[in-house]
Amino acid sequence: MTQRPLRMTARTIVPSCAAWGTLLLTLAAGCASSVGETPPSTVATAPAVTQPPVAAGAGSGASVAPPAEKTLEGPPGVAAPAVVDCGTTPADMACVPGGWHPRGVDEDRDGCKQADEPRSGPASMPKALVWNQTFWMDKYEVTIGDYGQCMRAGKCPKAAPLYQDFSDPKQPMTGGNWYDAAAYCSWRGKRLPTEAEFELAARGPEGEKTPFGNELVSCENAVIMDERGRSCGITKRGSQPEKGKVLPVGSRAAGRYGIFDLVGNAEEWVADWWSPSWESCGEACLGINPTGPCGGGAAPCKGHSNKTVRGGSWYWGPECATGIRRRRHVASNSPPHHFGFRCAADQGSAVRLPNGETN
Ligand SMILES: [Ca+2]
Repeated sequence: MTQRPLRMTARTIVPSCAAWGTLLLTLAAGCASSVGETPPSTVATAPAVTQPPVAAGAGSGASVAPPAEKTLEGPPGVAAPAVVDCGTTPADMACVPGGWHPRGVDEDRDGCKQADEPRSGPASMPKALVWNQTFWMDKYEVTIGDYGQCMRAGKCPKAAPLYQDFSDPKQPMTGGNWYDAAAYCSWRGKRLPTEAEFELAARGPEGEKTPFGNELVSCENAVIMDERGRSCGITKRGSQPEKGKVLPVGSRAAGRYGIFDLVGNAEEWVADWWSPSWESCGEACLGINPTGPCGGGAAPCKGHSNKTVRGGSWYWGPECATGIRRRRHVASNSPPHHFGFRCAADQGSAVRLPNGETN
């Protein structure tokens, strides 16, 4: 991998005038411009984010313009850092602009019934506004070919799908455990996305149901089970062909932010330790850049053995392939499931990755 030279930029985007308006009620201060203006220091209780250098230069990959800057306001009295500019997006990644966004729902009516549905009821309740800083997410699920590179480099544990017809280099890497996924992302100079980041990437700033809007997906835009069967009726070789298989990544059009297969195809490990509901997670799943219990990561988290997986898969119907649905599985992946993953990066690490297109 070659590294392009970096270029400094001083451009900073702060929340809109409307967003700051809530925070300025007691100050009766004006709000003349939303770009290039620093909020009053007497208001911002959270530390402002310093704008690090942003890489410049053209590279591979299609240019996908991110959606317009969001305008949602956060809870009264909660100040957020300045939103950093997308700047240059690393190759094969998409920029997800930060800000306040809805996470969870007040009522889950989609009816997804996966085998490990929590007895306590839908895990995706209740709805809250959370804030995430701008981040970058892989456009594609990590593939068998990608993971093989990491194994050959001696940086990823040996892992492979157990199912026949799941090992084409362009199929998503499944069959590994959470630690395998985390090791791969670390080798790439990235990390697993948090649940809150996954929700923002999948649902956007207005909290829509899927990367394609508020309607459930179909086999037109996602690899799921429909009336023809699993993986849109495409059977797998070997035994139990009706169980279907993951398809090569990017076999459907990209959704929001130019990200492929965020719902459907392989269900994806994310960073967070599982919490049975957003309510039970409490403060760890609220506020600024929430990371869930114990801050996520690989270190043991007392009372937690499950990690979270998101986005539904080839095996389940459209009611599970949403940006809302949460699922759990033991981090060691024993007994084995065939979950995939993709990586994310915040700006501090994104600037060190191979460059893509400047937005
Ligand atoms: Ca997926």
